[in-house]
Amino acid sequence: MWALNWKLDDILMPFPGVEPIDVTKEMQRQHYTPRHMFELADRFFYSLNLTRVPASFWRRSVMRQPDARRVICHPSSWDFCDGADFRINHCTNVTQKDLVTIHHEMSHVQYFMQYKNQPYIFRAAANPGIHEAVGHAVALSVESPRHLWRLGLLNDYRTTYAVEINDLMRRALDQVVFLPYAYLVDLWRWKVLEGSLPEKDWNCGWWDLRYEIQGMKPPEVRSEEDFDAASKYHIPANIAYSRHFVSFVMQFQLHKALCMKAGQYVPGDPSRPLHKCDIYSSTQAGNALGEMMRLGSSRPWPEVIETVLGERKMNGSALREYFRPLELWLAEENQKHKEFVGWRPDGEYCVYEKPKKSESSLRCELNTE
Ligand code: X8Z
Ligand code: ZN
Repeated sequence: MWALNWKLDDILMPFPGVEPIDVTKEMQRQHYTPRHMFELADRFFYSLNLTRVPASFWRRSVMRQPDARRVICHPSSWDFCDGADFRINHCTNVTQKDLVTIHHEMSHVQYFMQYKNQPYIFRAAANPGIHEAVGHAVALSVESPRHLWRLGLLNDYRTTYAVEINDLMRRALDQVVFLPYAYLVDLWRWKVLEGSLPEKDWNCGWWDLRYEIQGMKPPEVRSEEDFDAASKYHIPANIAYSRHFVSFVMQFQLHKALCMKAGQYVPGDPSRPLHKCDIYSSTQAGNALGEMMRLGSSRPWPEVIETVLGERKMNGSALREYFRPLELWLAEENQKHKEFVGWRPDGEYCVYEKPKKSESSLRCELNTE
């Protein structure tokens, strides 16, 4: 709905007809349950020499959508700040996507547990993007063919070049496509809060950014009668979104550093590319991660990331490195087909005024008690 990531497997695969990796059907065939998926995530952290969640977590978390009442289903993790009570709220479906999201949410809980002995004021990541990046970095391992094979969901972790490129494309449509979206959400919010985007223009101001930064148009012309930004959970929930922009860059830096510690990635060795690494069961990687998480926000963030990354800045080069085979494939294809890269203005997408009230909305208003 928000086009924050694009699931276009059916029309945008480099090698059409070659299935990208998706273990959803296999999970369902093996009768996976939400509880089982959470247990796998808990086991992942334990394999890294990190901490298991307490018994109360299993009693108090919401792992399925309840039948009898409406709940907010956006995945979230909760630190009750007593050093013992940590929970997740997640309406799980048995899919590969949810298996990944559960590992992401469990990473938040792992972070809560690691910094629980810090004074209350330091029980946070050194910046919110780091909290998110840990979960996304773990997810990069979870989605690797090697890990899915380890779980018994793939027959082999060795893949053909076509499967590899298709899978990288699927991931790029998830991860790279997300960056402009993550950037514009808080850009819009910033304009609203500083007053440079007046209330009467909130919706078209939103679509201007969507168009300029993301190349995205709505399926029908919008107006100031609509309020599309508010459909995104984080806007009414008042949760800053720039953390997700930061984390989608930093996750690759973290993944690279942890994979090197795990001996799974050696720069320049074509037999061990970054996108195939799985840090599962590496105590070296886990210990480094634990050390960083235990600092909470007690030190400035450049210092905190330096403990694992050996560098103090956000840096997009690990992201490029991860997607390198796809980038090379795309560069060649685009040249071959003389492809235009970008998007051109093509018509109206938002009317900067409130349309006159239609008869039906008038009738509705008159009927209101
Ligand atoms: O909100 C989330 C997580 C919880 S921290 C599920 N994410 C953003 C979103 O869904 O909009 C993860 C990636 C982006
Ligand atoms: Zn998160």
